Amino acid sequence: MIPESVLKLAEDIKAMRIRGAGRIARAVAKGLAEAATAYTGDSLEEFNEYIRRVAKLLRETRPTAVSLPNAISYILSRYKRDLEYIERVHEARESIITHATEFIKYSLEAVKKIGIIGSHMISSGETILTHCNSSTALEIIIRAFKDGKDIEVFATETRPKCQGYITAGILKRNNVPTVLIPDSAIKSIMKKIDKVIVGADAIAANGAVVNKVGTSLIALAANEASVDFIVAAETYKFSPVTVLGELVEIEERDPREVCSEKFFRYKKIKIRNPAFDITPPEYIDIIVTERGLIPPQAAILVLSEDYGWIIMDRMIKLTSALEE
Ligand code: RI2
Repeated sequence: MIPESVLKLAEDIKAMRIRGAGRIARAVAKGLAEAATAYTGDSLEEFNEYIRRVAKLLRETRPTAVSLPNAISYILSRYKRDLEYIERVHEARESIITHATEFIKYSLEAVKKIGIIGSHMISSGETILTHCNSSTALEIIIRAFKDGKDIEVFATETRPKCQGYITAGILKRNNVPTVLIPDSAIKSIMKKIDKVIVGADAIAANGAVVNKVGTSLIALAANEASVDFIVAAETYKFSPVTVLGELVEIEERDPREVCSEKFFRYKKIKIRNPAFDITPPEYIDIIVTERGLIPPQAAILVLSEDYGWIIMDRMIKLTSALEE
């Protein structure tokens, strides 16, 4: 039986009570560790089957942020390696908990490092624009401010769920001068902006960035106004399956997030609510990762370094399927 706390965690991710690509990744790592801890049986086979079910439940909560499946594969691929010498359930449990804890630590440190690296790119007197609520982008901005840089930040509302309000609140709590603007004001505000800094939910092999809907329009406006467009992302947000041509699924959310149910029911108006969009690499100046600055065109290098084995495995499976 999957523990209540893990079922609740999955529900919280679905309902976006736990949200943000990095936070989701750490939450699923925590979920796997909790599930392993709660297992009381003594069959290794049964434990593996149970962990597979938990991983599936967590993987299916939200489709776009690749940090989620990447966190699961980080833990399970290492667990699989450990299985060569694991004989008892308590060792299996220990392995999952160790690798989940390791991932969470890596993730938190990565965000800190991105803050340090990215803050060097901001100069005193600059005006920054950010979209949605990215803890990674905020780490850069707040770090630069705490380093004594005199900056001002414009935060978009980010309709329909308005996560920009969270961003504005966090900036305010950190005393960063902040202005909240409606998404539709982007074009006219852009002339005041020196740098755009956003987060990412997924980065494809060609360097395209999947982030909260509206990001690509901001990139377009930034490009037209020759404003730097910077993406802040940990390397576990790079999507290995895109190397083989798979597309990142864009989450389509409930229309009731866009307008009241009464309106779309009675007026019989069709409403779409895509939660993310894709910014092409040509509009991105640089991606700040925990390993340093990466031009979007070099995304494939990060992927082959980290996920070479997954990519090879998939390629082999694909080739043998074609040969059958
Ligand atoms: P960090 C969020 O997705 C936003 O799109 C944000 O830009 C991205 O995750 C990255 O967030 P959602 O979960 O990992 O709000 O930088 O849909 O916090």
